[in-house]
Amino acid sequence: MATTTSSETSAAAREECDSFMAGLRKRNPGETEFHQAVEDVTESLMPFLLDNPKYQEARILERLTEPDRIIIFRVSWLDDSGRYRVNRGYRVQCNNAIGPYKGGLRFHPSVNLSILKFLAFEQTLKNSLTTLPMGGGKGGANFNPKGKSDNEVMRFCQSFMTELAKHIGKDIDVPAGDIGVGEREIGYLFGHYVRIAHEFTGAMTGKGIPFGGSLIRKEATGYGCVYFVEEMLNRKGDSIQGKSCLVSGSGNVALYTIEKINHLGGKAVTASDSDGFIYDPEGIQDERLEYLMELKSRHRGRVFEYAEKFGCEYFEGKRPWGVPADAAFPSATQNEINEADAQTLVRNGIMVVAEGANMPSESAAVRVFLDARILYAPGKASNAGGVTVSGLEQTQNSLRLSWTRGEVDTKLQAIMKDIHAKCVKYGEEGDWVNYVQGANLGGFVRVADAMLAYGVV
Ligand code: NDP
Ligand code: 2IT
Repeated sequence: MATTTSSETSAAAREECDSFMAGLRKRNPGETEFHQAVEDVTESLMPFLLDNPKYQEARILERLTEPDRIIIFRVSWLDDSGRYRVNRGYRVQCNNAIGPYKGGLRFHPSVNLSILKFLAFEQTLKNSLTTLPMGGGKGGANFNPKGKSDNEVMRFCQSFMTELAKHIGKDIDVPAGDIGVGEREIGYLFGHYVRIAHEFTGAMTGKGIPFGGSLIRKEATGYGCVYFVEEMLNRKGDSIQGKSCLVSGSGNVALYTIEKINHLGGKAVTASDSDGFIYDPEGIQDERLEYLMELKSRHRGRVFEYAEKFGCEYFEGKRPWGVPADAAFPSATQNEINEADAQTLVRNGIMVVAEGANMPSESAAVRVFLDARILYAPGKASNAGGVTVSGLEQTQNSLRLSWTRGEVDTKLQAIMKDIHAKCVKYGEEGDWVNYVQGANLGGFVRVADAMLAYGVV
C-alpha cells in the first residue's frame, strides 16, 4: 500500500478544498457568508474525506451544500399610518436526512440568502451534534422589528406566516426564534399558524409556556454555552469560578449567558448592542443584571442606559474585545471578531472563547485562536443548547406533557456534556483539543452516514 506523508496529505487536501470551493463559489455567486461557513467546514473535513473515499464518491459535501429547497416569498403588510410595506421572506430547508428541518427565523434588515444559507448549513451540523432527530433549516426576513409598534410586528408576523404555514409542520419543518424573533414574535407567528392550519401541533418551538413552550428554552442557548465552557475548563482541571468574562450582545443569548456565568461564580464585565458596549468591572450581576434584562426585554432599550444608571463606562461604536479577561462569549452576530480582535484577545491572555452567536469569528480570527492553541469552541458546538431544548420542546409536545425546569436543565446539561465529549473524541490532538475539527467531524458523520444509507437522494 502506498504511504503518504502528512505534508502530502495536507497538500492534497488543500487542492481538493480549493477545487470544491471554486465550484461552490461559481454556483453561489456573491454569497460571501455562505462561502465562509462552507470553507471553514470543508478545510477541517477534507483530510478525513480523503481517508474515507465513500463520502467523496457519494458527493456528500456537494449534496450537503445544495439545500433541499429554498422558499422565497413576498410579505406585504400595512404600517400604523396605513401605508403599504413590502419585505422578503425566506425559508432555507437545507437537509432532513436525520429529522424534520429545524432552525430559527431571523428578522433583521441585513437578512439575505447568503446569511440564511450559511445559517441553515451550520444548523444541519449543529443539530446532528445534539443527537436529537432534527434536520437543518433557517429562515427569516429583511424586516426590522426595531422601532415598530406591537401592532405592526403582529401584522408583519401574520402576513409572513400566511405563506410560511404552507411549508412547515411538526414532522416537516419546525421554526423557532433567532435575532429579532423572540417571545413576542413567536406568539404572533404561532397564533396565526394555529388559526390557518386549523390544528394545534408543535410546529414551532420557543413558544410561550401557556401554549406548549418548554421551561428553560429561553435560557437554553446561554446556559448551554456556559455549561460547554465549564466542560472545557474542567477537562483542564479548572472551572469558570472567579473568571472574568467578556460577553457581546444583550439579547436572548447574551443575557442568559451572563446569568449562568454568575451562577457558576464567574464575572461578566461587558455587554453590547449594535451601538456600542458597556464595561462594568463590578460585574453585571444581581440588580444590575435584572435591570439589563428588564431594559432589553420589556423596554427594548439600549445598553448605554445601563452605563448611565450604574455610572460605568460606555464605548460607543466599539466591541468589547480590547478589555483584558479570561473568557470571551461572542453572542451578538456573525463576523463580530476580526483577525486583529483575535490577536488582541490572545495577547491579553484569553484562555477560552466560546461562541454563543453563529459564526461570530471571521476565518482569520479562527486561525489565530487555533494557532495560539487556546480553548476555542465554534458556535455549532457551544451554542447548540438552544436548539437542544427546542428538540426537547418537540418531544414534550408529542408526549402532550411538560417536564419541570429541573428535568429540562438536567437533559440540557447531559447533552452539552455529550457534545463536548464528541468534540474531544474527534478533535483531540495531543494534550490540546481542536474543537473546530471535533465539532465539524462529529456533526458531519451522522448526517453523511444517513445520506449514504438513503442512496441517491
Ligand atoms: P437577539 O435579537 O435577542 O439579540 C441580538 C443581539 O445582538 C442584540 O444585542 C443586538 O443588538 C446584537 N446584534 C444583532 N445584530 C447585530 C449587528 N449586525 N451588529 C452588532 N450587534 C448586533 O438575538 P439572539 O440573542 O437570539 O441571537 C444572537 C446570536 O446567537 C445570533 O448569532 C443567533 O444566530 C445566535 N443563536 C441564537 C439562538 C437562540 O436560541 N436565540 C441559538 C443559537 C445561536 P441591537 O439590539 O442593537 O440590534
Ligand atoms: O441558531 C440556532 O440554533 C437557533 N437560532 C435556535 C434554533 C431552534 O430551532 O431552536
